[in-house]
Amino acid sequence: MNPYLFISDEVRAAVAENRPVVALESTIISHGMPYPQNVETALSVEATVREHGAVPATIAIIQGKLCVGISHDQITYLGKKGLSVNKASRRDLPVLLARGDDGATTVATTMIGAAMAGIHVFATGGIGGVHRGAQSTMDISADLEELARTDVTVVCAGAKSILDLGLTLEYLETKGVPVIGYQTDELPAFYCRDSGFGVDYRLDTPMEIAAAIRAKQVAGLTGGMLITNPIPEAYAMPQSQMSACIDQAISIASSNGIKGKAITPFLLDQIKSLTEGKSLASNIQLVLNNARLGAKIAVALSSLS
Ligand code: PSU
Ligand code: MN
Repeated sequence: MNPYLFISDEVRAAVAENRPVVALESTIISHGMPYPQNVETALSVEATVREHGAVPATIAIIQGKLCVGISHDQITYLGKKGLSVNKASRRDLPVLLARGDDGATTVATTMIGAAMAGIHVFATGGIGGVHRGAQSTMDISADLEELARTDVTVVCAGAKSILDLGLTLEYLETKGVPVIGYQTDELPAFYCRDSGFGVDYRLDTPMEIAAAIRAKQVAGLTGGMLITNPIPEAYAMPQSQMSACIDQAISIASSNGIKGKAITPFLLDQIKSLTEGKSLASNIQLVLNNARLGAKIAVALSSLS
C-alpha cells in the first residue's frame, strides 16, 4: 500500500474489473483555462468520457495525496484557486506529498498517478515539449521524459507551436516514444490541424490504437505512446493568425522575463487575449474531442485484454 496514493472507489472497481477508464489531468483546470470555463470544461470532459462508455479519473494532489478520481467539488476547488495552486510536475511530488499540500498535476504527474492506479489511457489537450530556443535555455518539459518511462498512452491534439515541434519530435524519437496520428499523416498543432511535420504512424481506428497498446504490454515494452488527434475542422484556427499570435505572445513573455514553469500558462493567457477568446473556445473543443477518442480507445483496449 502506498499511503500517498488515493484511488476513488469507482475507479478502483473499474480497474479491478478491467472496465475502460480514462485518466484526466488537473493543470489544464488550474493553469490552462480561466474560471469558470475551466470547471465547466473539466465537468463536461468527464461527462463525455462517460457517454462513450468509460469511467473518468481526474487526477490531482489534494492535501498531500495523489488522488486518482477526484470529486466535482474538488474540481471546482482547483478551478477557483487557479494559478495559486502548485503546478506539480514529477520534481514537485516529494515536497508536496510530505507537506500535505495541494497540486495540479501536469501530463507527467498525471501519467504517474494513472500508472500507479493501473489506468492505461489518458486524455488531455496538449503536452509540454521542447521549447523554442531550448538549444540555449534547455527548457524541455518533464512530460517528454515521463512518456519515455511510464506505461500510459496519452491522447492529445499535438503540441502548440509555442514549442519547437521539430525538436519535440526528435526528442520523442530518441526516447523511443511512438507518435501516432489518428486519421492523419501530419502532426496536429493544437489549434491547427496541420504543422508541416509528419507522425511516425497513422492509425485510423480506436481498435488499431488499442492493438498497438496491447502489443506493447504483451511484449513487455515500457514507456508511453502519444496519440495525436487533430482538432475538429469547425473549430480549427487559421494557421497564419495563430503563428502571428504565438510569435507576439513569445515576445511579450521574453520582454517580461517569464520562464520556467510559468511560461506555458503565461503564453496560453496571452494567446487567449490576442485571439479575443477564440483560442479558448477551440481549446475546449479539442479537449472534448480527445476525451471522446480516449474513451473509445479505452473501450477497445478492455475488449482485448
Ligand atoms: N499545454 C496546454 N495546456 C496546458 C498545458 C500544456 O495547451 O494546460 C500544461 C499541461 O499540464 C502540461 C504542462 O503537462 O502544461 C507542461 O508544462 P511544462 O512545460 O512546464 O512541463
Ligand atoms: Mn519547462
